[in-house]
Amino acid sequence: MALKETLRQKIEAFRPRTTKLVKEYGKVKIDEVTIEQCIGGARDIRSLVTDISYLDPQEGIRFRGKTIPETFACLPKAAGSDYPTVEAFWYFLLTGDIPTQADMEEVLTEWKRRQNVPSYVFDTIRTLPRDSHPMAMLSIGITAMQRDSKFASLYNAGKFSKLTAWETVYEDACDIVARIPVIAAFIYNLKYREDRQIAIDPNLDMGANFAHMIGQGKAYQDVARMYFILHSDHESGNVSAHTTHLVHSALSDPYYAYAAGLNGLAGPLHGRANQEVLDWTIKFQEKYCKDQEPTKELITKALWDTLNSGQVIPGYGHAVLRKTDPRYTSQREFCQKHLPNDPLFKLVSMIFEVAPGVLTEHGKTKNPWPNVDAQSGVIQWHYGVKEWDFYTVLFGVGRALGCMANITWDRGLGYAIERPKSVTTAMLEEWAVKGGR
Ligand code: HAX
Repeated sequence: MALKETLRQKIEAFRPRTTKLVKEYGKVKIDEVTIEQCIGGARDIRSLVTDISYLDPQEGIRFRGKTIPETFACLPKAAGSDYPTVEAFWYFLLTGDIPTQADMEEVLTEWKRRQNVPSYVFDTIRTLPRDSHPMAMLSIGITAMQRDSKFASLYNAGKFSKLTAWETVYEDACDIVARIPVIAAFIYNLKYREDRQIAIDPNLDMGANFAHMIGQGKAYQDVARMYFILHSDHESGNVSAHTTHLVHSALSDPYYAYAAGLNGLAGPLHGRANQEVLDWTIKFQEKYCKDQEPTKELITKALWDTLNSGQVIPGYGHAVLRKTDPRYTSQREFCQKHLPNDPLFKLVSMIFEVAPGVLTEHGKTKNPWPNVDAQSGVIQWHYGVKEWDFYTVLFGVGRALGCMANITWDRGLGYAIERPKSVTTAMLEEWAVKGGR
């Protein structure tokens, strides 16, 4: 396949850069660590490398050097759509090159070949209680598929080689990204549509096929494409990407690694925030807006009630970003174009006008602006995907693209098992008194 060959050339051409940095400049300092960072979640410590995306605190994410609007503009589009196919984006994430139409179609054909999920995966998910969280179902589905790992087979056969192991990571990665939307659609239909499953349409690209498989019409196809691309990657330090990288660094195969990443994504401070946002917004509507239109005063009161009860405002704040998340802006522009009069969109827009001021006055968060999760649920709700505990699964389908591209490169460049050093509290106390180590 041309993509794999292109990737081989890129990885082989890239390797000397990494080798040279370690051999000739390995002792050059690029950061120092404070006690605050050590206790406070390693915030901002420069200790991970990725060339797939970079997050600037002011500007937001760039995929392979391109902003979100630039990314959407440069990639081949789905037929009759303003949005690129997820397949084109995958090629771009992996290689950094803008695919031609033919490159994109090759990925499309390749994913079709790979997308049949073994029946034992569905059987495994079916044995779970129906009220299990869909993220637990997705994670278990991915773990179940581990049986098929080509990387694990290679390792078990004693054929692991540092130079070529990335090839089987790539194979597993492609299988995972091709199959995960099919598993997600299966879970959706199992949980919310009385198990009325819809077969894959072999003529549709990934986004359009996902829309089809959850019983959605044409309008939702772009929602799926946009959603999966926007949620794909946010450099390496976030919980889902970092966990995937960490677990794979032990040479656990991509199935184990991504199931672990999904388990991290399921946390309310990370991917589950999109579910929390909808929950918060609908409860607000039910409590305050039965007989009246929402007002800024009512929203201000509800935000303060949440903060005063010790909870966070979901969808606001970020560990790295210090401005409105461009992924929020991109989805907001979609709403302005396609659902400007949706009452929930109007309400979320009003929250956007009020929440940064409230959070600033509250005075704790370093970033009072909305993140990706503040806007995403509204779009799903508008198109009838109202089961908000499913929203993190949608995030997980998109995030697979970034995580799988990253670990393919991790293996290609032979990154080491991750193993930071721990210290004790007594050591920190001693160094605190001395003013340093
Ligand atoms: N509401 C209330 N308080 C908030 C807040 C919010 N939205 N965001 C941050 N804070 C608080 C923190 O809880 C922290 O309080 P303590 O000192 O009492 O612990 C303080 O402000 C400083 O936090 P920070 O340095 O600004 O932010 P962190 O890097 O610690 O945390 C989070 C970043 C995203 C986890 C945080 O902003 C948050 O909890 N936001 C709400 C949940 C959310 O939207 N998560 C999704 C983030 C994007 C993402 O990963 N999506 O998957």
